[in-house]
Amino acid sequence: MNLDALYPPIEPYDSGMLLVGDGQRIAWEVSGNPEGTPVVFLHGGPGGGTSPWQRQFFDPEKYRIVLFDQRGCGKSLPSAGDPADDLRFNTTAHLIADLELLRKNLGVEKWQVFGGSWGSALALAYAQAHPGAVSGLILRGIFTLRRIELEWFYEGGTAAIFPDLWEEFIAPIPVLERNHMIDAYHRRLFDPDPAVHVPAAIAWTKWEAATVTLRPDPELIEAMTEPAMAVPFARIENHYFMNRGWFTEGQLLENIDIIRHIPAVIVQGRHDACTPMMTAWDLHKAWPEAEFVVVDDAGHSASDPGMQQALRDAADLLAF
Ligand code: STX
Repeated sequence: MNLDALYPPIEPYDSGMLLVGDGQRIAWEVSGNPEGTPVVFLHGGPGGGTSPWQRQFFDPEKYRIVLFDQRGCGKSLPSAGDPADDLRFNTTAHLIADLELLRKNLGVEKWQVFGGSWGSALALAYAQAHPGAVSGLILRGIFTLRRIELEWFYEGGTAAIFPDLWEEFIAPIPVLERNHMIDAYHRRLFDPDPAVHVPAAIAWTKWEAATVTLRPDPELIEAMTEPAMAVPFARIENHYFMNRGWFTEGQLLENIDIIRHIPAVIVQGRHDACTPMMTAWDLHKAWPEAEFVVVDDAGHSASDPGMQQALRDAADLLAF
């Protein structure tokens, strides 16, 4: 991955595991300037976890940069890859509560929220629940989990662009179950037998890893389809999508009035095949006060050419 457009790599100056209840421990870290503007990075998936390079969107002189792994993924424990875990303590409401606990434990009064893809949905949900805790929003690859968005990715839209990869995605599912892929995968991902859930998790995750970048990224596909990554990722994602994020249809777009006053930048890749621009456009129409940036040489991924620079510029714009 070429990260030329981003700030140089940095190391965290503090990190730990936050006990949030329900037996869950959340891995967190802070880098940049301890006196800087606080910003929290919300990763995608859900279930994607954070990576060190995600610190590099932010000017380390200006920002106090918080990364954390949402429940069950990355370095947070227990891992949702454990077949004994039914994920009953892993919902959007739990993640919002974890964000509040983390904010208070770090002594932060207000922070900026930077989220892409699922991270954009969580950022909107968190800001709408706790508008007083949010000083700014940077949202990329807008995803609000409406029926049309989930159907686009799992029931035909993306398949029209990647028919070769779609064939691989549907291969593990018998023909009679292919009318609802999220359900069909749910049965297999939550089967306790690794001979069933591991190949299902790999196929589920490969579909996403292979379709999110503007150009194929073999390194991303390889890293994401390692069973230690793919099993928690696929199980968490599928669990959230089975439940539509516990949102009512259109909830995140309907509640824009609650956050309309917050400075915000919406950044969308023109060629995003995972969360196509229709949703970013709907958000722009609902929230014209937010800066709207369309990146022509980008798909879904934050690492795409053009996207790195656009996100860095957005963070520079909101830094003070
Ligand atoms: N999932 C959208 C999402 O949040 C349907 C997402 N897309 N790709 C990612 O996350 C990774 C970069 C974690 C693979």
